[in-house]
Amino acid sequence: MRIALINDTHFGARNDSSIFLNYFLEFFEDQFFPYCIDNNIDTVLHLGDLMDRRKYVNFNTLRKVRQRFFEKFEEYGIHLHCIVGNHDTYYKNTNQVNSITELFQFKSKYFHVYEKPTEVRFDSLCIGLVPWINDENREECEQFLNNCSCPIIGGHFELTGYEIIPGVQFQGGMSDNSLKRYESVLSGHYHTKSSRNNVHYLGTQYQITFHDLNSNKGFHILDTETRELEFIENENKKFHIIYYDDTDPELLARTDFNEYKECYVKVMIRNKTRSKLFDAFIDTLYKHKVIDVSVIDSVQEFNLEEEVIDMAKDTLTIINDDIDSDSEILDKDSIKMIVRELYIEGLCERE
Ligand SMILES: [Mn+2]
Repeated sequence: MRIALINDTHFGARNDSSIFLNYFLEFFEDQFFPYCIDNNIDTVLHLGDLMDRRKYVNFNTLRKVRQRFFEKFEEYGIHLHCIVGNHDTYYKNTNQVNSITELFQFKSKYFHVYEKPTEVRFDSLCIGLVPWINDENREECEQFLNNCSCPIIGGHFELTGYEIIPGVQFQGGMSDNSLKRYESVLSGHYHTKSSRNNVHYLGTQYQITFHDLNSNKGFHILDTETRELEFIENENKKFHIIYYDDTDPELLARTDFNEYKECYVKVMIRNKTRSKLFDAFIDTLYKHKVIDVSVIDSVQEFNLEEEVIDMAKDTLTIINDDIDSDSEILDKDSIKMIVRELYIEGLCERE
């Protein structure tokens, strides 16, 4: 059989933004469920962080998630197996109080939640499911990982040395040593899709922050016979970058901006010779109902002729470059380490 893998759906993200929730749910309605139906997929595995907010639920969010996501599984006859992620838990040191159990357990015979490490059989394939690891269950999970007889593990792992956002590796998490004995490890938690050795971070199904600008988003299909993993891309984007150059006739002639509707747009100025043209361009974007436009006028702000900040770079790299170029900072490595720790801490708080 073929099973579909999803993770980090983060319903309620960005302060229960209805625009983002709609964007998330449209992925399921327009792409995911139709794919499952067309391909006779009756089993979905969710690798944690179903909901975004740890402590509260917004009832408007919950209603939409129930009607447009949760109840669809029963309607289409698809089983949803879900492990608890760190965003699903109320406390940081235990999985016992979690939103998935409180909101959805026993609401459908198609829904299965895993608060503890469990071996689950999907046809001929056994998958070891490991929920968020915390102080309370760490020993139990380590024992499970050392003894589990399944070839594949599905989890929500915070591993040291893997990409948390493009270009930034997380430090201070769990080592991947106990995972090396498996054929493959499929994990949620970090939102960037990345693979190293046998560990595959699957990444979110859609863009949630600007860090997702250049990452591949989508979902995966696991064949339980061949154990092959297939990636199905979601090309619907929420974040865009436009390079502005008013000497470029193509840009000036452009009239169709519908792809930016209800999206976030960064406009990077490469060349701005006439302010009126620029103002008209920004007006045009807003007329096409973009959510927000941020303008990066690197030429003016920094008064540099050639050097333009590459927005494809992540924030941390930009800060590091700045530290490198500042001759007054002597101990550059310590400063970079402090900045990185603060930055990752900030990310974890938000995400
Ligand atoms: Mn997450």
